[in-house]
This record gives sequence, C-alpha cells and structure tokens, in this order.
Amino acid sequence: MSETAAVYQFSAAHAWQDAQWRTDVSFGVDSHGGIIASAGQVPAYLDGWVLPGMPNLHSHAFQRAMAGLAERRGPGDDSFWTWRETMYGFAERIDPDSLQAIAAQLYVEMLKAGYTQVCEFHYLHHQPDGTPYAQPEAMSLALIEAAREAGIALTLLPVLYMSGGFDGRALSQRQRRFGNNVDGYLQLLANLRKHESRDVRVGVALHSLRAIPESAWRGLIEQEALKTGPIHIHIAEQIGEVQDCLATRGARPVEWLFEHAPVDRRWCLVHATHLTDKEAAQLAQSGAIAGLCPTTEANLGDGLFPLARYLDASGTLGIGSDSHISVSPIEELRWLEYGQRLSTRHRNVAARHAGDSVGETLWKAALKGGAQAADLPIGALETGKRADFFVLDPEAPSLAARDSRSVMDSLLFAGNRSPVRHVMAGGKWVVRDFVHRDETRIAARYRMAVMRLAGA
Ligand code: NGQ
Ligand code: ZN
Repeated sequence: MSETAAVYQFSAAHAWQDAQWRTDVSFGVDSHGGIIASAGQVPAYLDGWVLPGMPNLHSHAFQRAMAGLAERRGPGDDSFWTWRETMYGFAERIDPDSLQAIAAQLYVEMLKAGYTQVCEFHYLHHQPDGTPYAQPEAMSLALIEAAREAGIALTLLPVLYMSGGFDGRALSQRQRRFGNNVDGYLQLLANLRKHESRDVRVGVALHSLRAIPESAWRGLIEQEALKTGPIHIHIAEQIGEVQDCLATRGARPVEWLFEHAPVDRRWCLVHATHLTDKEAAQLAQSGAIAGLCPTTEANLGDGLFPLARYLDASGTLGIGSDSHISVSPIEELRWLEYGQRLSTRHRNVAARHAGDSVGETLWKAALKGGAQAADLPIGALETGKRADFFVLDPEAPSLAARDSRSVMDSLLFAGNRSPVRHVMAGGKWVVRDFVHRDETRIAARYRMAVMRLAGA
C-alpha cells in the first residue's frame, strides 16, 4: 500500500462539516491518520451523528487524581487560595511514574468524552526539592508517553514559573519544583521540541503574570523561541490577582499584558474571567483565544466570563477541563451557558441572533478556538486535518427523534449519560462501543498509583 492510500473509507448520513450539519458525507483516512477525499472504495457506514473531536485547551493532568479532595471546609473561609494549598500538597508527591499513570487514565477519559487532543499546561518539572531529575525533562516525557498510550494528540506546554507573586518574591518551598530561570527554560523547550511529531506539538506557557518578574518580562518576550507556536498564560482568574496587579504594576492583568506583549492569535489567555468592556473588546480584536474552563472556574469560585459581550465582539474561545473536576466537553459548554443564565436571569445567552442555537454556537466556537490554541490541524472533518472524530450513539434516548436543527442542543443540555459511542483519533479507533482499547490496564495502573499516593 502506498503511503497515502486510504486505509479507511467512511460514509455518514449526518456529519458536522463547514460548521454545520451536512447529509450524506463521505471521506477517507490515510495511513498517516489524516483525512483525505473519498477515494471510491466501498465505504464503511458510520451509524450515528458524526462530529469532529473536541480539543481540550487547558489541562493540569496530575490534578485529576485530587478531584474531590478539596471539598471539605477548612478552618477559615475557603477560596481559590486555600484550594491551591491542598493542590500544592498533592503535587509534592507526584513522580514521573505516577504522573504517567494519572495522565494516561485522564486521557482515556478525555477520549471517551469526545476530546481528541489536549493542551497540557505542565509545570511539575523537577523533584520536590527543586533539584532537576537525572533526565531533566523526565516529567514532560511521562506526559508524552501517557498521550501515546491513550492515543490522544498532545500540545505540550512546558511552563515557565519564576516567582511566587507580583512583587517578584522567590518561590515558596512548595513551588520549588515548578521553577526555572529563563535559560533553563529555553533549554527545556529546545529539548522537548525534538519530540515533536504528527501527534505532539510543543508550545510555550507562562504560568501567570505573578510567576514572571517584571524585570525578566521584556527579555523573555523577545526570545526567538517565543516568536513561533502557541503561547498560553493564566490570566485574570481571581479578583485578588487583579487587585495585586493593579497595586504592583498600576494596571489590570489583561490591560498590562496588552501593553507589554504582542498579543495575537498565537496567544491563549486562560480564564480571562475578570475583564472590563475595553479589555474584552481588545482581547476579541487581537484574535487571541479566551481559554475558558467553566467547571473548574465554578469549582474554584473564580467568577463569570463576560460571554455575551465577547461573542458580540466576535471573540475567539475554546474550552479546557483544567483541574479535571469534570472531564466532558458537554459539561463545560453546558456550564458556560448556565453560568450566564444564572447571573443574567435570561435564557439562550450564547445565541446572539434570533434563530441561533446555543449548542451549535458554542460547539462551533470551541472547535475553532481549541484548534487554534492547540496549533495542530484539528477541529474539522476536512481534507488535510487529523482524522479525529466521534460517532454519537444512534440508540441514545436523549437523541431520539432529533434532527439537524435540534441534535446539538439535545447533546449539550439533555441527560447525563454521554452518547459518545465510537472515537477515532489520529486515524485509529481508540474507543469502540464506549470502551477504550486499553482502558482496563490503564485504569488498574491508575488505581495502584493513586493508592500509593494516598499512603505516602
Ligand atoms: C494551576 N490552576 O497552575 O494549577 C492553577 C492554580 C495558581 C488554576 N489557575 C495555581 N485553575 O494559579 O497559582
Ligand atoms: Zn490552569
């Protein structure tokens, strides 16, 4: 068989193409796992609605294993900052083996939920006391290996983390394993870029404005290594962060970022929760992505993103599961809309024009913004893209008697059992009839790893 011959030929009664439902669609998949035009052989029929896989633009894989362990009240008022202490305590115990075990389990769960790619915002670089591992990129390699085992596309974003606050203070004891200086970081980035492949992209992450001292900022932004590929940053997630930025830098975080960096479509501003009207408009006009993580933002008590204003300004957005308190694109998008309904006491907020569907609007936006944040050829069922798609269960009660006008809204809002039945990622069937090809082994190893962590 020649390199580009079709290894699969598919047809479907309904597939999501060109940002809408199309009927009687056919396409091929080549031996590189890419989509090609239909080649005339007898196609296999995909029975059920076919959707492109969803990119997950923000993940801290290790946090999957602590989901639910920070929901009991502490001595004082709990907040994002008290959750962070619990998270730091947990992060201290993770090593390369446990990280791989947790990440592989998480990535299996993502695939089963319809995510076919993940952006890993990775800052657990060194040993707990800050000493590099014998192989300095051991933790990053554990993530690459986990993604390969699960069969998910990975945009690995090694994080630069230099200081413990806006005042430039040193990292706390528990933050030491996150830390690098600029040179060390650039070296890590160069080493990791050697692992780039069809399935792995490497980009840049700056943890947050509070983690990069102002004195290091300009020199950093001008580095050649930062001039290509995606750049992700946590920003304006908490009111406390906005206040600290105002106090130390005389500007709000997003305002400061726009004054000090050439923010364009390569940038993904993760959370960007607290925006003035002017910042929302500026972010929208820049073409950068707002990386929204609604279930984590709810869990951590962050606040609500100004969705209506942002969509009216044609802003780009994508979704991430971040702390993995939930691993479901359906739930992220559902809660994105529900947060707006609860706070505005209106319905159908994401649908900005009469006749628009909330489900279609949000799914379409998240595919586009997610693909942009991932910087991979994904997010659409078209020639040249990765063959990343899933098939909805034609027997799902929640989708019975739905047509192309209603199926996306029923997918998003109706029911709690995922109707994602089969998933192809990179041209390989990774999930068939709701079962991942290696889920038993990966789950068993995960349980062992988590038991060891609990006993540690
Ligand atoms: C993180 N997570 O890096 O895991 C952060 C918390 C911080 C979110 N912001 C730590 N959701 O922001 O300092
Ligand atoms: Zn995060």
